[in-house]
Amino acid sequence: MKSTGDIAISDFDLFISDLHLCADRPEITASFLDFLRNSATQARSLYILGDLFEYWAGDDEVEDSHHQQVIFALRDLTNSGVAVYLLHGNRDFLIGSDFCNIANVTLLKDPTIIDLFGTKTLLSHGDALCTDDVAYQTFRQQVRDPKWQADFLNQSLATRKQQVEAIRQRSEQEKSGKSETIMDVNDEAVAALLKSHAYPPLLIHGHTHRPNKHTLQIDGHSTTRWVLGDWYEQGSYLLCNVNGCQSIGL
Ligand code: LP5
Ligand code: MN
Repeated sequence: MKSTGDIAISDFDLFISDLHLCADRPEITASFLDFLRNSATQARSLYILGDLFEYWAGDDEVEDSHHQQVIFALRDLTNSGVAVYLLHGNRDFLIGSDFCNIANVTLLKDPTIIDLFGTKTLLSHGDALCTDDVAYQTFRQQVRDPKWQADFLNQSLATRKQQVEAIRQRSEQEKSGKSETIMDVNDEAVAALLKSHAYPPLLIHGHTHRPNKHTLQIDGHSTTRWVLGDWYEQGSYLLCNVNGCQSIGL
């Protein structure tokens, strides 16, 4: 830990999600690299709760020059003493051990419980909570199947990218016909998730691109649900320390 005498200056963790990094949006990548080289260096840990990349078609994407800037900046951050944790999102769930080893980040399963300065905290990307979106959940079940993934990864990168493009188009088309309510988390799914983890007082997730702080009462237990924002227009992060959490824009 970095410290000045008795006063610890790295007693906070940072949470981000839904950056959707890609070569087509260089300004967002530049903003993220700046975040990694400045604000993030003061943290104890950085948690990336999914959709770091616009999409990830397999770990041979580590050869991509845009992605390498991100990978090496993450590695530099961990070398400076900040732990970096990653959850899969619905767009980069094919991130595997090659990426994690090169970037020196630790992959966490979705959902994961952490001890956040004494507060039991549940972390998730959030897409699994959108249970009203039946078409998406069917698609999710298919592409999260290990056999499906092995077959998919067995194809050339060019073929995989073509298939990803087709899915992206189909997804955009279908999303335009879905209501905002369908694409938000389902309250009962949130309650069931919290119950199955013995009602943690804090839940942090992304995916819906609706940054907010919700206060819930589930079976007599209070929980705060923080929803992280995306980085399409402006980057933002959640900073948590022993006193609580606050959302900060870049
Ligand atoms: O990401 P976001 O927020 O824009 O939309 C999601 C859901 N869409 C997706 C698709 C991704 O955005 C883009 C693809 C990522 C590629 C991952 C790489 C590896 C997989 C390769 C697959 C070939 O996740 C969207 C939700 C929305 O969140 C809100 O929750 O609504 O879901 C959809 O729109 C999905 C459609 O409803 C169903 C699509 C059915 C496609 C069926 C074809 C499957 C066969 C694939 C074989 C090639
Ligand atoms: Mn997502």
